[in-house]
Amino acid sequence: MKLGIIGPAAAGKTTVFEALTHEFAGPGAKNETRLGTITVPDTRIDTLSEMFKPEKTIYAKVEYLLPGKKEGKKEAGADLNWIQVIRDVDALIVVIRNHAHLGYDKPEPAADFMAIQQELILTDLAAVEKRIERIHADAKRGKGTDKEELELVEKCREALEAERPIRRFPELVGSKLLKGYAMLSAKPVLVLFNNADEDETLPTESGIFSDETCMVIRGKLEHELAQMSREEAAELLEEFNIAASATDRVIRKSYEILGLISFFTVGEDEVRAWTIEKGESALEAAGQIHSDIQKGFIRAEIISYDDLIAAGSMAAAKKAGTFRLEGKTYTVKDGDIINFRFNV
Ligand SMILES: Nc1nc2c(ncn2[C@@H]2O[C@H](COP(=O)(O)OP(=O)(O)O)[C@@H](O)[C@H]2O)c(=O)[nH]1
Ligand SMILES: [Mg+2]
Repeated sequence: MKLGIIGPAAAGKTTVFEALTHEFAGPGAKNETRLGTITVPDTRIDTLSEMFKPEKTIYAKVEYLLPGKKEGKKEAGADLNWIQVIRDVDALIVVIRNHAHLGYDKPEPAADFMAIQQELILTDLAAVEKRIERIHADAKRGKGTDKEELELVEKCREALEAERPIRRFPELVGSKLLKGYAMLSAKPVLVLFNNADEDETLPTESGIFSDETCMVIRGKLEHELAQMSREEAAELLEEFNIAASATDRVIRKSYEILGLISFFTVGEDEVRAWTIEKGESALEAAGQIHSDIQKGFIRAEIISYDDLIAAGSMAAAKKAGTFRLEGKTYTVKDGDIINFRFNV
């Protein structure tokens, strides 16, 4: 899972990136594109690891991409570079300044968000218009037209012209024909309001955020916390009422906007978390692990994490009959512990 961090200049993108990834470039760092990988904290994996004492414990991973600035350009917002850099991310984190900042106007979260949204929409609109022209030109030259594709891109154009992001239209987001377009406004969005240290509230000034998944981050504070030891941080966590770190909270929301869930595999050699989309089948989950397991799929032995914990051990769970045998079409649930039986 890869998330791109975008937003207006001085919104706190670098601050947030560093708070999330714990990768500190320090002052004087170049404005290069940065990629940070972090392991997804999951207490269920901690517990399973204690239970099975495996040789290896493998957590899921998340990548954060912070587009650099082009040389000579001061304003990230006026820079097309980030548009190219974020093409292949799974979701966007839009950082919006919601605190007073020396040398800048008072925060205007709604206007700032709309400006970024507008850039995404205009980029997609240009691509869609080009494609429509192309389809018409091909038709004139006697090449067959894919009516279905034309209809879909025209729907996209209509939405984009009305300044609506494609992500609002599930039938367009889900369309296989449009996958190759990798439209920016089709990507799930998490809006991160970068608040002052003592401010925990979401901006309420306008209804424009009612369609968005939003959360508050106190970027500067989280950046400081990220550089402290657990003991040093403890006092600040209490003083500023921080129950879960920004990293934990952003990851949770990222899973939410992407519709992702975790399943686990356990054993003496390895305890491991896997990430799939909600609604995926046991067969698809098997394919995540290895194509051989998918090809030779026989059955999945499944127990939910909660049932295993309630039983106390695998042996006890088997005795209690909480282990289930499921076929290819079973829909995997968050927290399922799966043992795939397969033929090679
Ligand atoms: N007061 C305050 N300042 C912040 C916060 N987050 C970032 N800043 C400051 O705002 C400036 C711009 O932050 P930066 O992360 O470089 O913004 P970027 O241009 O979006 O990457 C820096 O001087 C930060 O120290 C915050 O939550 N509160
Ligand atoms: Mg920056």
